[in-house]
Amino acid sequence: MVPDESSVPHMEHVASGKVRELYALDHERLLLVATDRVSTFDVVLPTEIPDKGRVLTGLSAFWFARTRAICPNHLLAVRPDGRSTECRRLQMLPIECVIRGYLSGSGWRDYRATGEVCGHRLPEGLRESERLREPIFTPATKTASGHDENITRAQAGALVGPARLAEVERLSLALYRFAADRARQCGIIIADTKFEFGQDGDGRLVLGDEALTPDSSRFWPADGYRPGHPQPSFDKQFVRDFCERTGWSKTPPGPELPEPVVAGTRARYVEAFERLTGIAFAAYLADPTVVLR
Ligand code: Q0Z
Repeated sequence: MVPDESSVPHMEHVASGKVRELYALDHERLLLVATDRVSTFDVVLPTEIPDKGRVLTGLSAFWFARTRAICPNHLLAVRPDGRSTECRRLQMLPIECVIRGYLSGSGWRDYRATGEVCGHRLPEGLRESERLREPIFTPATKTASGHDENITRAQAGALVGPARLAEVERLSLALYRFAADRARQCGIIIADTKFEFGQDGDGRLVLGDEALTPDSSRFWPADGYRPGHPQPSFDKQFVRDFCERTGWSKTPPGPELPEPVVAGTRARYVEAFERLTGIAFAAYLADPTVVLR
């Protein structure tokens, strides 16, 4: 039986990300939906990874539940589908709060070029993927092209105000340290991660978006970690290796993924979920609220 179109509940679409969708539930609440889409080299592939959206939603909800004492967050509820969450609608700050515990990606590129990352002067002679003595706060802005651009603390201060900046820096470092310590005990290095904060109606700072997922962070397997080289991605390495083997130009459209690559990648996402949460993924599928307890 197909419902009449007029009887299908209407939801206002607010935004599309590469792999997520955002809808308005009402004036105060949003529905954030993590799809099974996967992107690599900045391109969304035509093949989905089954349950990827559920793994990311479950992980994010797990971290939100466990970091409440560090910082309030926007999570209101995880839906029974395991891939959508109801969130408090916030006024988002116009900066991305990146924390780097290791030197990789744009941090490594900036360090090689200037010896600095976002105004942090680092010791000479660091190698690619090397652990930093202390994690650093390296804010970024979203550019029109959709790519993030690293900015200095002074530039970030001009965007959100120096007091707000000091507050999000302190909270981001505390959140990263909490999660990276736990992840390391589970054999996963969180090399870096990005937080997005907003403020609620009373002007209070609230952690929003997704938190400490492999899509908002670099997850590396701790076994075999070897500075001096790029590290394999905990979750997407099979996808990247396959894309490299095909000789794809890394411009759209991306290649279809063969079944063994899909299955291997799904298994890595599920493995990250189970290692970090200590919860069987099957238990999450049966009742997604298990990550909140
Ligand atoms: C997040 C995004 C997308 C997912 C806006 N709690 C919030 N309040 C207000 N705005 C946001 C949030 Cl999370 C918000 N984004 C990024 C886009 C799917 C997340 F299409 N944009």
